[in-house]
Amino acid sequence: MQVGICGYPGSGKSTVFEALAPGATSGKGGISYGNIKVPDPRIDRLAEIFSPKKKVYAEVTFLDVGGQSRADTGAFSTEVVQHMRNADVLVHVARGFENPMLAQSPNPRRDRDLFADEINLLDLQIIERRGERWKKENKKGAEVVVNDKLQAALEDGIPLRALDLSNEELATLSGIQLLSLKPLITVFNLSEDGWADDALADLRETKILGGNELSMALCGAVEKEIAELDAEDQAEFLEGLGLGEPARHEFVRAAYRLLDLISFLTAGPDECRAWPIHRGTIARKAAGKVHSDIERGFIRAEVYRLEDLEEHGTEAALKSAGKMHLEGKEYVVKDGDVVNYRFNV
Ligand SMILES: Nc1nc2c(ncn2[C@@H]2O[C@H](COP(=O)(O)OP(=O)(O)OP(=O)(O)O)[C@@H](O)[C@H]2O)c(=O)[nH]1
Ligand SMILES: [Mg+2]
Repeated sequence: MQVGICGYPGSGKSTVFEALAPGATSGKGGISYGNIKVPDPRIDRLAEIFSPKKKVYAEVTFLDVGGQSRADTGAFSTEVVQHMRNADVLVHVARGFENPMLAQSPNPRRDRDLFADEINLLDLQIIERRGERWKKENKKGAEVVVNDKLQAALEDGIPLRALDLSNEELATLSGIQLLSLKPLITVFNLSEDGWADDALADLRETKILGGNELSMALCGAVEKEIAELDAEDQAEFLEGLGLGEPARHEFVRAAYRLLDLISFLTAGPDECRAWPIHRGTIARKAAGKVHSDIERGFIRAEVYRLEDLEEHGTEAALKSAGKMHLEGKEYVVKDGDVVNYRFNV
């Protein structure tokens, strides 16, 4: 999964990127990529039981798309837009702190609305061009109907993610990357004063806004500092601030929820590992994440819950207690299922 961090110049994108993906490596042309592990205490608990050689957490890739804008209009540059189109999720960093390099005073609500309008407009340009071409060709059919529907919504200022398009409708859009259709996380990047400001209270709580949009707040500069500390100092620092955990944990969980991702777990003496899948994935398909041979030669899945393992101590004991469930290929895998696959090749 690739998360594109975007926003207006000087809004704190690179700061937030470094806070979310500490120690990330920079890529070409000022674009930075970084992977972060999805914190998962279940993996830690499994590792205590199995003492594996390796612990593997699920990972999310972050991309700092940069803030270059076009000198003529102030709109995002073509290159920035291209990076945004390639992302699976957009994170919009809205500035809520005084930046001495910028004349404009901070106004995160204004930036949120501007950003929404700008990506709507970028989508509208694509949809209009398609519509005009098809009109000339006198094209008819489902894709034309969908195109007209999207155009009407965008003209009314409605982002496409709010339309709840059916799978059939979405299928007519494969091959074009519409920005307002992508899941969006708005991050209000507040100063420490802003964090304490009652006028911004409504921005501070993490809010789910419809199926694939959410907003949350953090102090980019503080989070970056926290991320640079080693684990021990981090805990101390957080305690000093009265915080339980760094905001990146909340962020990753929120992103996971937004994408409707869950994790199933595998455990053994070699590795304990979390595997991200979309909610609703069936056992046979999920097996393909681990190895394509397991998907092909799938016989069954042996599934148990971590709580049962903790109660009974070992897989063998849990099995005799009847807590190991045998599931077929159509079984819908649940978040936190610990799975052993039986397969032949
Ligand atoms: N006070 C405060 N300053 C911040 C915060 N986040 C970023 N800054 C400062 O704002 C300036 C710009 O931050 P960057 O992270 O470079 O912003 P950017 O969006 O990546 O900038 P461009 O890539 O040039 O568009 C830097 O001097 C940061 O130290 C914050 O949460 N609070
Ligand atoms: Mg930057």
